[in-house]
Amino acid sequence: MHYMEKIMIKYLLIFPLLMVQFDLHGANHVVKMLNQGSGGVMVFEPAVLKVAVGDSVTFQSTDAAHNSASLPGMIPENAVSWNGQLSRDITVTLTQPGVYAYQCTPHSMMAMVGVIQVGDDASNLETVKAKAQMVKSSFVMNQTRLDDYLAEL
Ligand SMILES: [Cu+2]
Repeated sequence: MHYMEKIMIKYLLIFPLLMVQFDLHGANHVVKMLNQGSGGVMVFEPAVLKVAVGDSVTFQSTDAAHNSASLPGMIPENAVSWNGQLSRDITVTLTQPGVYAYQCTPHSMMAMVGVIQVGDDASNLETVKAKAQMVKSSFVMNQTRLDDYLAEL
């Protein structure tokens, strides 16, 4: 057998194994933190995201001076909260199905918020929507943003 054929066969044997590894670890999704996006100023993009259980999400510090922090009482029970540093990427792995809402701490009053639904699960959606009524009372602009995002789930 020729050398190149041997290499090809090795590659064909190894490649499916790599795919299985990748699947076990879940996919990664990127949410950009922006001063200006298609949805307005001070936005996460995409602000509404649906992922599978075990997937990870990287909040990317595309523009500086933003962070991502999960909102208390607005993530599934037993889910791990997160609180990213300003101007830093943060990657979270979402292992609990349900709805997650998060904000950018310095721009919370500007409704810089986002939502993620994990595993097509809406069991805590009503809880999150109820809590959103209190959160949005602090918004000085984009008052309907959080409601609009949640309505997409
Ligand atoms: Cu921000």
